[in-house]
Amino acid sequence: MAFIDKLLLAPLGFVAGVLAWAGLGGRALAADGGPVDWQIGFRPAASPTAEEIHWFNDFILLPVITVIVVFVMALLVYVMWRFSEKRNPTPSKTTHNTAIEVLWTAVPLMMLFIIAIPSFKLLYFADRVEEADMTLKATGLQWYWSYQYPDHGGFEFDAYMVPDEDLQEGQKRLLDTDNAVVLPVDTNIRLLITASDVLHSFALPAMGIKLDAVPGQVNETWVRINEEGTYYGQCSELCGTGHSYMPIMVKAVSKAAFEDWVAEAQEEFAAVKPDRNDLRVAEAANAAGPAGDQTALAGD
Ligand SMILES: [Cu+2]
Repeated sequence: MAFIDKLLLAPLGFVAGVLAWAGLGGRALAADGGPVDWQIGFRPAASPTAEEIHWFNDFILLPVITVIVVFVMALLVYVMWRFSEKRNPTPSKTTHNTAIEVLWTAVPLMMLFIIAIPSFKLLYFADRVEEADMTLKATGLQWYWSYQYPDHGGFEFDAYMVPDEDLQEGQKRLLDTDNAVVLPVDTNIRLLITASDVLHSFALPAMGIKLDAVPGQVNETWVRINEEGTYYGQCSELCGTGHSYMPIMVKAVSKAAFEDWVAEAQEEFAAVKPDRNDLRVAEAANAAGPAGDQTALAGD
């Protein structure tokens, strides 16, 4: 991008940030949980982590940025006026000023230090939950997500994006999936994120979640969803040609509705995808012969 474009974009981004800060951009959410026109800034916070992130942005980062921008702008304008050729025909040859050099090193350092304290607090807050009520494991694959509910019988299912030609009325292009992740509200949910082929990233903006899904490693975070509704997210790590076609769709429901769904899901997904251990037992049983010699399994 040409330098001049950047020069124009920077103030635009700044103005958008301040507008969002002032609530003028609106952290509105469509009734169905999707995006709305002219939306800038964050989506409404749907979890304690997202609330903390918004606070950090609104009351730490934006004020600091605003002060810096205004200060530097004022300094530039003053220098342009005061030291123009007309007002200052014979410029000074000064090259060093110890006091000011110490200042412009120490002041930014102190500012970074002040920002670092709430930043680290937030990082540890989002890291893990002390008392988890349940666990959801999400595995990124090229190019869909697979979900497991280890505390509810361990059933698992895949969630593929609904292709354009199959979209029903009200479904969102590139966001709706065939199977939604159903989660209860007001519940501490431990999230385990991993991948089975390449790097993916599990991102749900409304919940303040963006965590790398790494093959061979399980990353942990948590969420407590404040309100019922549908929440969308996308894979946020370039993971191949289908990168933009592996959305995350979360339906947050009441605890009772979640229990009902679990009962249904246990049957539905058990039929679709038998437990891998059961498969192994079945294979062993077949290998043992039609008589079903159970002693052959004993040592397995
Ligand atoms: Cu991906």
